[in-house]
Amino acid sequence: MPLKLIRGDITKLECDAIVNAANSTLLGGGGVDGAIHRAAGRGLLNECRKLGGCKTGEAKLTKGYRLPCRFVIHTVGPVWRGGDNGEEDLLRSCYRNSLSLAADNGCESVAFPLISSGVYGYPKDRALRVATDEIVRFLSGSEMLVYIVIFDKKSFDIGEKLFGDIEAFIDDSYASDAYSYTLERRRAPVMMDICLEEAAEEDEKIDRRNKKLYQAAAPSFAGASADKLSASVKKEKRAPKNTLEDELNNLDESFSEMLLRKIDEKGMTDVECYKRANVDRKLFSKIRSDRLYRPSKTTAIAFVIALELPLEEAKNMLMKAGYALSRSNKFDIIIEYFIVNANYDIFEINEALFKFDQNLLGV
Ligand code: AR6
Repeated sequence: MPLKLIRGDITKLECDAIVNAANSTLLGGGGVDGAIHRAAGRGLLNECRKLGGCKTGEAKLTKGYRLPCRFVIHTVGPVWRGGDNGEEDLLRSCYRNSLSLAADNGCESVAFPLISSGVYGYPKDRALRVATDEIVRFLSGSEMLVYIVIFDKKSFDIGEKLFGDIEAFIDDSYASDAYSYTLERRRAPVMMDICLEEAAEEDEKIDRRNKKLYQAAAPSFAGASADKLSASVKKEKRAPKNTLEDELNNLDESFSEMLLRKIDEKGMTDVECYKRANVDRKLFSKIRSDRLYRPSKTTAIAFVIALELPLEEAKNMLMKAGYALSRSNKFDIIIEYFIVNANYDIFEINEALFKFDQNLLGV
């Protein structure tokens, strides 16, 4: 199952286990640790007292007491000392140890705060990258729903460079959209005139050809005027060849068919594809078994990203599910930014969407 980035208070989350960013005494403190102890009540502290502390990078499990989760997994993140003191390895082992403890205890869902990114000073964008990396690695071999819970907007940072680039891309897109809109409006009357002239010319040509045909076959059309005949030939020409039923029996390749074809063409397995799309197995099976399944826009885009389709193919595949990428909303522009830059890392895309308060891809 997938990774979900959500905003909120981890103590309110209903899932099998939440992870606590504790200190090595395991006896409570400030930040998320304080919030978890307050919400869980004395029972949690009493159990923690019996655990004999916890080393940095390791994890220990207790019950959830008054929290809406079954378990609390306490892990101790590293204090940031500039990055050259093994901080990253220690932070990675916090995630690895917590996830394996969750799996050993039969958890199907687990939620993490951004460990070490508060009092312990680990830069937030780096802390998020480590969290995402380790969780995705774990999910490639396991089925679990993992949340990263971001407490407040300020505590979330995707990195200034990426943020700036996306903002500039959004601004440019809005600007170029407005520009082409005014240009189109200015050109519209002229364009329309040209079209009308062309249509009239085409009609005249057809008329002339029909009249000639009529004259050649005049004896067998006794009584019919050239104009009447010409009109009826024209009508015939415009009549649809197929019935509605024919058309409905002759649908183009569907979204699901294109998805399966592309998976084969790319030499991917189904599992690789839905994991890369951050979509869960059940949803993928539904799409697989129903050729006319219409996924949500975020799911459709998640598959486009998993397949690493270039922009035109991406648009074509989205069209099959009834969607377009427009230049007048932020979500679409952010997706286009990543596709144009050939960056198909769905978790990085989700971080950016999250930063800009947009819906996330996948489940
Ligand atoms: N839900 C989700 N995230 C939260 C919540 C919450 N209720 N409250 C804070 N955060 P921190 P650390 C975020 O300082 O850096 C304690 O005193 C917060 O915005 O809680 O690992 C311990 O006892 C930040 O992004 O943990 C240790 O002594 C993230 O949780 C020390 O702090 C982690 O911030 C551990 O420091």
